[in-house]
Amino acid sequence: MNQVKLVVAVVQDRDAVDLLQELTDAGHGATKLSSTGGFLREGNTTLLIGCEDDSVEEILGVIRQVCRTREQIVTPLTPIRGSTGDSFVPYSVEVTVGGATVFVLDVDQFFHV
Ligand code: 2BA
Repeated sequence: MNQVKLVVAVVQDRDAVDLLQELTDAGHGATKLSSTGGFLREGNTTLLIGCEDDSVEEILGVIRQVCRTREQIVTPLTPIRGSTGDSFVPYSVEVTVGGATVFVLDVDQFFHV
């Protein structure tokens, strides 16, 4: 019997619409959640995709094909301790975001009521 899997994919908002379209066109069910990245504190999208074991590679292929990496400038604040107390100095760093952060989980039960 096939093992049921849950693919959890954190993707950039700009890729989410195309990814959902490709997945549903290929016959895969998906749920889109609005999420926020812990580091950038910006919106991203998390997709939940329940599937049979033998569909996982196809789904990962669609994710690889649609989700792009992008460079993004972020400006974290560094605390500097001085005699009059702490101050915060902004500095810019470039990070590469995406294509996608993906988890593949085993599922005990999968049913609709
Ligand atoms: P964020 O946490 O907002 O991270 C956005 C991007 O910032 C990351 O892209 C990475 O390039 C950079 N970044 C993250 N933490 C960093 C750090 N401590 N120092 C320097 N740069 C850092 P991605 O790796 O493509 O991650 C995109 C999004 O995927 C993340 O957004 C987060 O929402 C999710 N994610 C990444 N790793 C995760 C994990 N282990 N568990 C759960 N979600 C994760």
